[in-house]
Amino acid sequence: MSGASSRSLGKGSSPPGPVPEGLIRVYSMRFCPFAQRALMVLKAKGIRHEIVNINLKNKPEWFLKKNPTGLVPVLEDSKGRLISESVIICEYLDEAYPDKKLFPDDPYEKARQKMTLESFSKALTDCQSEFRIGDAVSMTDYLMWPWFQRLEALELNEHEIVNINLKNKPEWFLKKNPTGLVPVLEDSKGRLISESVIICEYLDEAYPDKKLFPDDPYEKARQKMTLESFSKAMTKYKKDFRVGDAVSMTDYLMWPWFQWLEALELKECVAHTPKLKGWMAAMQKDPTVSSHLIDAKTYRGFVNLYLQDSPEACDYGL
Ligand SMILES: N[C@@H](CCC(=O)N[C@@H](CS)C(=O)NCC(=O)O)C(=O)O
Repeated sequence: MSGASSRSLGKGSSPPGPVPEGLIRVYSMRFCPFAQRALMVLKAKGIRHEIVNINLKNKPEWFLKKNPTGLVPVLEDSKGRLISESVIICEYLDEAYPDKKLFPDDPYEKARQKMTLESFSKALTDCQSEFRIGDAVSMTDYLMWPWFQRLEALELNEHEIVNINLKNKPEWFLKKNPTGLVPVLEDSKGRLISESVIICEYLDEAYPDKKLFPDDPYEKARQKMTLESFSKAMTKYKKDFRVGDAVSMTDYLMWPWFQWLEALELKECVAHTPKLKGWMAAMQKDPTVSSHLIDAKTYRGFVNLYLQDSPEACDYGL
């Protein structure tokens, strides 16, 4: 019943017994990024724990008594005390098990990390409310997921791709874009456009057959506001990378979403953001992070079933 790779418990299952003394239990789901936060913090701090996976597409009745919102992760201790919400769980663990602190001791430094986290979370929430799963995929979806693979997402038929070695840029490329950044669009008239958001908006207007931005100007503005807050959060976070330094709480709290890029083999999305790329490489070397990596095939299999509301989704690959 317990263990990171145990099958999930669903409707009709018996509730697990009390948590043994000296142990802490996490109600989780193998592919949940929020639960992964808690699991990484438990592992990084060396806290003894057990894992009970919950079938989120067929939730056990008893789980809703532990957390009426029905969300994982939930933490339970041997006194039957329950804590939900991943950030609250992680902060609690850092305070209750102070041996290896992940948040800095300095109150200002801690507040600063939490501000970064707050803007990251806000961007995530904005993205989620914008997602078009089950609906037509919109421009904002393509612009944000994956962030930098935007052009391919547009599936333009008549285009060719010239890959640039960003570590050894050709001189002629710097004439096309003096900032040296990709992507750059060039048409048969030799006209050049840089900046991915500008490129995508241009393509949507210049090839209006299959519009990706909505026609309604307000709806379009709203999608662009979401995009703006997402971009801001990403830029702000760049200043906070822990490369070369100890991995901190904020790194763990953000990592699960970046791991998706890994899992979906979209690593090249960060090819032109050296700091982000460096951070991802440093994170992967961290023993806690490397023990939580999900392989791409399994992850994709899960996503497919989850989007079909399949009760088998949470146990994919077991
Ligand atoms: N704000 C919550 C979000 C947790 C969350 O959204 N968990 C998802 C799985 S990744 C869940 O339990 N979904 C079940 C449902 O929506 O019914 C946290 O940080 O813990």
